[in-house]
Amino acid sequence: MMKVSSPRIPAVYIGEQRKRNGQIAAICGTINSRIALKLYYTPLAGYVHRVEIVAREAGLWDQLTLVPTNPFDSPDDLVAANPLSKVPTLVRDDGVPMFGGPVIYEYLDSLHSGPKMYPQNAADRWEALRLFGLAEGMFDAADLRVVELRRPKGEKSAFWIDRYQHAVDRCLDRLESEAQSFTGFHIGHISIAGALLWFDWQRHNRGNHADWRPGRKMLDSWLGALVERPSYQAAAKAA
Ligand SMILES: N[C@@H](CCC(=O)N[C@@H](CS)C(=O)NCC(=O)O)C(=O)O
Repeated sequence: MMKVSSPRIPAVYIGEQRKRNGQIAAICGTINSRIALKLYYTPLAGYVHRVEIVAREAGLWDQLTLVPTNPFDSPDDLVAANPLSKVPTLVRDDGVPMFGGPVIYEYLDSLHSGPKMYPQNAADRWEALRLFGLAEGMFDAADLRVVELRRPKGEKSAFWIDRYQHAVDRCLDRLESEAQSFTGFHIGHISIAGALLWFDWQRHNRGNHADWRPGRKMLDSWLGALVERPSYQAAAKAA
């Protein structure tokens, strides 16, 4: 079987550099009691950013123990928690693992009594989930493209790199065409913003992503307003 090389993750993890003392922990939500949650994540500002925003909005961020992990190394503790060896993986207070972002976000949202990121009204919920589906798919395609880009010369597939890139571009265009009617704040928005911010991060820090802004003014101005939220400000400050 062909061996797939691990993407490189820097030895000094961004997450380890975070000084968590003094960070704003609870922003909006309220919870009844303290719980201990363990989060396996890659510290490359990707999937973890969405978990961070959801956790900050829920007032749970300071209750997460962060475990920086390279899932491609299949470390024993991650594999014991999640046989997929994927991040994010959250281990609950009672030791039960929650597999993958979508389950983790909804679980965290269930733990607080503040404004919900998964709307309860059916029409709003479907709108949030519809956008969430598109944005998560876009992010997965972008992430897989970067994984492919990091493979050694001769192992990279131009077919997959192009295919993922086209999917991302089409999703961005679709979101641009819908951005004018975005209302409120829900999990779909968190997923879209997480993807756009990660594209910026990849572009500035790794040169792995083109600028998504040209021709997408609505999305750009929507994101500019969204990141004024305290959760985004606190996450940016802590990075
Ligand atoms: N949509 C999933 C995707 C998770 C995902 O693909 N995570 C990547 C982060 S690089 C991973 O762990 N990849 C390891 C692998 O695919 O083996 C989620 O949100 O949980």
